[in-house]
Amino acid sequence: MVTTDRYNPHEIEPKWQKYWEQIGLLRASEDSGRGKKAYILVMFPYPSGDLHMGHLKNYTMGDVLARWRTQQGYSVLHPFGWDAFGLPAENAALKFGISPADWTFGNIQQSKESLALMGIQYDWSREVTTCTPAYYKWNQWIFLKMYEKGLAYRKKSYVNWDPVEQSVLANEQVIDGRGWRSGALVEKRELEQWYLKITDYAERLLADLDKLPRWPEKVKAMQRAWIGKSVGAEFDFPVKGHAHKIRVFSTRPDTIFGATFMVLAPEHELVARITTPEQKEAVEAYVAATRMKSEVERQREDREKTGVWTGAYAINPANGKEIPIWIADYVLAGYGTGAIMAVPGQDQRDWEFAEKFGLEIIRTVEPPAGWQGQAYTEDGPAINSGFLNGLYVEEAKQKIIAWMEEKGIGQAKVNYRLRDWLISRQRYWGTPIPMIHCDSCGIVPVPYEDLPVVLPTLKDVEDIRPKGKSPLAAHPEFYQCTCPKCGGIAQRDTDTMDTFFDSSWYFLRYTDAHNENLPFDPTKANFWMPVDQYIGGIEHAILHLLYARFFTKFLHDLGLVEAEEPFEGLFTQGMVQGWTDVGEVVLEGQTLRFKNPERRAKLELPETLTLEEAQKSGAELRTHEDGTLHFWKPATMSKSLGNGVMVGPFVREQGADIARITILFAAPPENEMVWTEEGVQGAWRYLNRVYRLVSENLTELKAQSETFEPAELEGAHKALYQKLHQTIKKVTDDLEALRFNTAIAALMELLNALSDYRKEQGVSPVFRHAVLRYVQMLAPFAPHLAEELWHHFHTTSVFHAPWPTLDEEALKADHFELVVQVNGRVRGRTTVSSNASEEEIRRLAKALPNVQQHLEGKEVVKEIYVPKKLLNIVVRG
Ligand code: ANZ
Ligand code: ZN
Repeated sequence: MVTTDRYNPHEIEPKWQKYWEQIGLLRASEDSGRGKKAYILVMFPYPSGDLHMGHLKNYTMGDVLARWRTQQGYSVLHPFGWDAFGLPAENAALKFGISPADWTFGNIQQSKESLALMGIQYDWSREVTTCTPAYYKWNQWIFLKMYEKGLAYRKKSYVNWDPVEQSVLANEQVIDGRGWRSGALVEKRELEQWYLKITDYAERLLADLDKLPRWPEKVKAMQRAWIGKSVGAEFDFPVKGHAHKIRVFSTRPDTIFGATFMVLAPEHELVARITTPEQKEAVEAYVAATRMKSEVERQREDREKTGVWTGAYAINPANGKEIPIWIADYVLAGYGTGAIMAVPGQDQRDWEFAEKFGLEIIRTVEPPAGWQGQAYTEDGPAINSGFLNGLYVEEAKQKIIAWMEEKGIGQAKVNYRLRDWLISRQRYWGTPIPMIHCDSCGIVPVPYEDLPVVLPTLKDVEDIRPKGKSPLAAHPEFYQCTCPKCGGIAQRDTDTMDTFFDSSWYFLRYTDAHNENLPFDPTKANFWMPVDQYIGGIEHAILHLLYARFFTKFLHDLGLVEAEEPFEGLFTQGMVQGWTDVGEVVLEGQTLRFKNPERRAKLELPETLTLEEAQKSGAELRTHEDGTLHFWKPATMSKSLGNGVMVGPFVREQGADIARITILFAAPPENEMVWTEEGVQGAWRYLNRVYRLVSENLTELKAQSETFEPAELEGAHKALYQKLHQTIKKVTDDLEALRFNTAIAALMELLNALSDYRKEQGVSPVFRHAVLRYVQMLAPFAPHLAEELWHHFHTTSVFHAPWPTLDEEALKADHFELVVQVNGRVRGRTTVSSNASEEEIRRLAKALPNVQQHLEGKEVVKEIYVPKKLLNIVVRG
């Protein structure tokens, strides 16, 4: 016997991988003439070298969908590429003394091998690597277009400075006051930098979220909050004894009669001008202290309020009252106008400030009787508010805004929390910003025909070490140039672009990856766009997805693509966890103490744990060979924890299809999953059973005809046919909704039905029919095995055979009415499918409320089941 009696992935898998490559299985083409298209996209990664199963989860999901859509006859685009610029390459270069380019391309090679081993099929002819001039030339082109449209501009301001990365960060890259990658406390520095005017798109970015029903609500909510639209008014308070006016933004202009003081951001330009000599010293000290604080820290609600009086007064335009002007760090320079009217009666921050500094509090909205709280922020009738008295908030707002407009004091105003996107980075490994600084002409864009501005290869690793300014600034051979306008000596901009620029449009480049005249051909982009299913991590909910939406809208406005939203469907997958050794523990009574504090802290465990707490948390204590006790728990697979199951070794030992089933079956894909040996064993057993179902019946199956009349099937034959079509429906619906785990569960059930049928009925036409449909449904999940089994019967790929069609008739399973008795008396009736097992029928019967009542507190002695008619439950007590 050759290999037919044993499932051996190692013989099967390489063979079919080569075959798919030969037939160009996922080579995308616009004119395959089938009308329907599916663009399946996984977020492209940093090329990080060897991949572990955590990396592979979303690629596997994408592969399942791409293969399935191929079976359904779609033109499929399933591309891959590399987010290849950025700090990881630079850091590795510094650490290992190897150039970022070599490191990057070495990793790409390694990663590709892992992907190939897993049988993941991409159209590699469209591979995109962002660090190549062929790609970043178009970054520069897009940047120049934005400059032309006034969307790329330079501004001097205080920026987030990451002292570890030695570079600035965008606001989105500062999380809780720390650099998103380095974790270092972010400082403020005044620098002149390039910004992209994403704020011009704020309203569209917000409004169009409503057009994305296939995005997780959670992600949309995060984007809405980030854009942070506020509707209110902007209006002026004159400064007493000065010509200056202080403009404020308020969402509650109706509360103006309760404005008892004003607060300026310490950075506000009027501070120096209105501060009185007596207050000068205190004000300056406070301004200097504020500079050290991050915005996040300044906005923390639980912080004790601080501030200093400027010595100046403003006039409240509503009632002519003189009110003191303070500075405080809870007012931010970059939001609204950087100044507020403080209304302690209605705003809690202002309340706390007023209490601390003994400032007046006037309520302008009447709180309900018995109100015990401080600031009252809810709706109610206006009080102490002159001509607004008695009006509720919305009406009062409209009236006061009309009044302000009439008096020329101010007007209605919408504000967004979103800021412009700072894109200059003082690092080497990125796209050079295509701008030239000329002493006579100022800033001059690089002419389109001179693109790309090529990033020079720096030979000496020391050359790329961050020094607080761009490494390129030390290379005259890069920056010295002639001014395209006047021909004089000029300098290139030496900063590089934030790498989020690269990932903001790569999905468009895939539609036409080799275009040398444009970023992509609109006709091709319009064929594929929008992406039908995007799969990636939730960590990109704000940054990447917002920027990609912004770029798509911009490129749409340029007339390059019809779609205004890049991703029609978005799926954020859960992490893959591996069992992780947290290190040795000692047991002191009932308390566990960790001996490796670093690892403990990294896994966010407390210093000590009781045994009970450890058990509850799902951890395990394992005795190691040397007799020591170790604490194990599941944790997200990562290089640094060393808990990743590596793709190469695993696949070489066990097989790709086993890995794929393990990943897909363990949990709903949006949840975290723990990679376990039991999961692997289960996947192996399952695939082995499928293999045997075909191989053990192969001769008979081949000899069997597949002709039968579904309507004429009876009994077990009919039941199998029905089960098959129920499964086709379930698997199809589940794939549509990315419920891979339940789809596989349904296939496992059908496998049981097939085995049972085979034992009782042997091989028949309906059996052959069901087995072949089974192989087709297995194909997206375990493609190698499915292709192998399919080829026993066919000479072309299983992926080119049309997905099984559903016989709706078969779903109309017969039903019967079940009568349920308790001790011979009828206590309920229910409709049951003829396919239901006896066990299921008993469960359904006992779940009927009235039956339940009669069973309560009693002991079931006997159950008598009359098939398709009646269940009598005999009880005692
Ligand atoms: C008076 C007032 C009364 C306010 C009241 C609120 C409630 P959102 O919704 O976040 O846009 N504000 C304005 N500019 C600010 C800045 N630069 N830094 C800190 N706070 C600022 O909030 C807008 C409200 O936040 C504005 O409306 C202003 O306080 C404050 F019962 O004005 B309000
Ligand atoms: Zn010039």
